[in-house]
Amino acid sequence: LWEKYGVGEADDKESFQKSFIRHVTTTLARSVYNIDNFSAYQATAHTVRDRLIKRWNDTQQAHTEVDPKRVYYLSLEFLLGRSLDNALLNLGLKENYGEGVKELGFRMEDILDEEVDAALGNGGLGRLAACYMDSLATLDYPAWGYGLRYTYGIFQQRLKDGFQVELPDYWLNFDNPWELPRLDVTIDVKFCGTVNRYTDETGKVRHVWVNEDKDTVQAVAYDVPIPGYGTKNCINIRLWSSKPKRKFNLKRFNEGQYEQAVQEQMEAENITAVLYPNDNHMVGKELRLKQQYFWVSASLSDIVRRFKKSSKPWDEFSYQVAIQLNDTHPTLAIVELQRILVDLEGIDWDEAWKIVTNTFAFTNHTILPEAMERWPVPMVQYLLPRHMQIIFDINLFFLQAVERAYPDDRELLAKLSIIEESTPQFVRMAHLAIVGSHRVNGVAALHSELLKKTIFKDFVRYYGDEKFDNKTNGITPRRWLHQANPKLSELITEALGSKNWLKNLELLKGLKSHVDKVDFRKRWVTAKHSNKVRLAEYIKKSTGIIVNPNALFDVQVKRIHEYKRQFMNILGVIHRYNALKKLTSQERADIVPRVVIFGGKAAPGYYIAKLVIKLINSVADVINNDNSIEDTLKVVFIPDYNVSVAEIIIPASDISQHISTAGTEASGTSNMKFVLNGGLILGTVDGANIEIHEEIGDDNIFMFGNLADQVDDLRHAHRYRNIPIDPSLQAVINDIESGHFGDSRIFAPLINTITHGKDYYLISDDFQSYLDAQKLVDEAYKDKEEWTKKSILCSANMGKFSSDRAIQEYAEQIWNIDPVPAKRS
Ligand code: 26Q
Repeated sequence: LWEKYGVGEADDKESFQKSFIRHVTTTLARSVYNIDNFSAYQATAHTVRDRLIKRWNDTQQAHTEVDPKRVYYLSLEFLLGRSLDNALLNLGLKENYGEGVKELGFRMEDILDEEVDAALGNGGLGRLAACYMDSLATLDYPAWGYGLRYTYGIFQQRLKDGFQVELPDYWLNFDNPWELPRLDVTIDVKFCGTVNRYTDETGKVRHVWVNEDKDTVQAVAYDVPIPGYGTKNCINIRLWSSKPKRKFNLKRFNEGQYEQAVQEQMEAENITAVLYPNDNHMVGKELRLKQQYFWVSASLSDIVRRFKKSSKPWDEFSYQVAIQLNDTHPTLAIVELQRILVDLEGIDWDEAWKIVTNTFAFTNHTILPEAMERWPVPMVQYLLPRHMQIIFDINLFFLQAVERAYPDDRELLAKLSIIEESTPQFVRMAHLAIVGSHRVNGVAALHSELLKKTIFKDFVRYYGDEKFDNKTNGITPRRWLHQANPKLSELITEALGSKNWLKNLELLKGLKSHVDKVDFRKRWVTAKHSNKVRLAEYIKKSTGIIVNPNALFDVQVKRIHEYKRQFMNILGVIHRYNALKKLTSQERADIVPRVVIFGGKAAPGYYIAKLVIKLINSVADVINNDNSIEDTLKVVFIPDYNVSVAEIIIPASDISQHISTAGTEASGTSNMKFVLNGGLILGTVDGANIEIHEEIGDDNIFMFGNLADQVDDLRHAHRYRNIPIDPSLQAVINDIESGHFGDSRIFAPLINTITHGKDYYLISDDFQSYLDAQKLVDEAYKDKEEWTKKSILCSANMGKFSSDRAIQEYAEQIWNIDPVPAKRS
């Protein structure tokens, strides 16, 4: 049938052009004599979409035939970025289609640049979900993503007088070719209401949750196809959009109350309106809890419906279904499945609970106390009365079992309880997630160890430590090297003799034998240089600042957060600036010029983080306009850091900074992206930095600072003893306070976090060793040949950090699933 109707199979240039023109004239209803870059993008995208749909159908058909165990990745964030380039590369269409658009008078780069990012995530956790979907598709695993289709993604960042201002990200303004609306897949989601007890025909006490129509919302499915690389498989992310069930309140309307008549409708649509812009910080907003349940309820009813199609008995559920919880955000899924099994299917509690715990596994992404999800019991009770009862029952049965194992330890019960006994009470989502899952994992070796030693310590005591393990994060080499750095990708492919490394990243080890070849090194440097030129152009376009591509590019791009210590970075920049000013012109001639590049968004309500952005821009203003230092230092804050900006920045970095206080950054994933692209890193002994260090060796990384096991003592000392501030740091602080970087009063709250606060993130304690490490960087960069060798060895040793490795570990050790390759039809 596909052949007969000529739908999206052919990969050649002519078929592309035919399809392109058809989409211009029909889909876009435009004249072929009047195609701008945006229309060309749309026509190209629709052409690719046709091919995606074909593969997506074949994949679903294969899944239906085999009916394998499937994994469902529940994530409130999927930070996908752009899709066109990625789809062209994964499908192997880039070359032919590039020729095709060229003949029609377009440049593929311009076309690609028309696409807006799908920015349905904050940072690391959301981008990780996107990388994992790429690997699941590439490895042919039968997998689905489930999330929300936010009308507004993460806000767009502008700068005004050096301060961040937020603009709404109304990304669906124009048609989105990367989603397939499934207006036939709709699910009712209930809120509020009451619970009725009754005795069923067998004499069993049962519960039924009833509510009013006005409190029911409809979930509509939008499917986002995710193509694998070098495979016919194409998997699906199902994003739910909310709409009212009851269309219009006619009674109110007839009473002349028009606003009230549409209010219900608006409230329903509100649920999926906006992504909460907080990263590593919990906000206790009712609407956020409603988002969580709306998403969880729709997803589970979809999953259960699919399971029921195979007519297998309930005790086989966990042999057919694995559900991964991306942090605690979907924890209500545990309660919802228990409710479905007990209330709707009439299964006994204990049997249902076995099914539930065998189905779920939970990934923790943070150890920061302010990020731990807790919801007030009265709020949960009001929105989800039956779920609150079930949570209390889960907790009761759990604590009874703990009490049997440790009859004399009453404190243990309070520590493990899912309910925090405060006024009001709170539901501790991490506790619920642990109790309801068969496996709990952290995202890097250190992080997983710290979880066991600190916040989950008592659970390890009760369950034993087999329930807790590590799955070090990974990144997809397709987007983060092949797509973002085509020049380096090509060089690597040529050196290794094939593209196989894109599916087996360990093959990069083969680059080691090229390190000593002068010619290879030259080409390696040329690729890096052209990436730096590309970034310099982007910087000029986005900030007006002109930077020298021969300077050392020093990059810190990530969400702005105190624990990530962008503040320490800019304080170090001031220190460098003051040192440069003291030099004679002759002495400065020996200095390696540096461009210090920042980028990242601060949560709109995070006052201190916003001050850090202002300080960076104020310092940049002074330094960039000081001719006396003769361009030995430039400071740039690139606005609106997002996935597609990252694709320009990362390949151009010489050194990037990953300098969180030890023990605070669960993993970090951009560190992996930089090193994979031949960038060195300057980092603390934290998160995945430690494992990167293990892989690439001492000579190719700059590590500094106190270790995680020293942090408690240092914090204690700051609190209770008078610790003098590091003298170099004090000098920098004095400089800011003298007004050198503008009215210092605005920075007082920021400076106070060190001087009058408790220096919770230990900037003073790490400052000297940070400066020392920076000095080593300067020295090392002077020897260009040695630096290039380090750069090559960095990439060569990054095999471990492919998301393919991570996904294989999850698949084999947690999910128990096997690949199901799609057949070509
Ligand atoms: C929770 C409740 C209410 C509102 C918001 C939130 C919320 C939202 C996002 C809490 C946390 C997040 C995001 C966390 C995150 O991105 N963590 C990062 O995960 C990466 C992938 O594992 C790690 O590499 C990073 O170290 C970690 O910071």
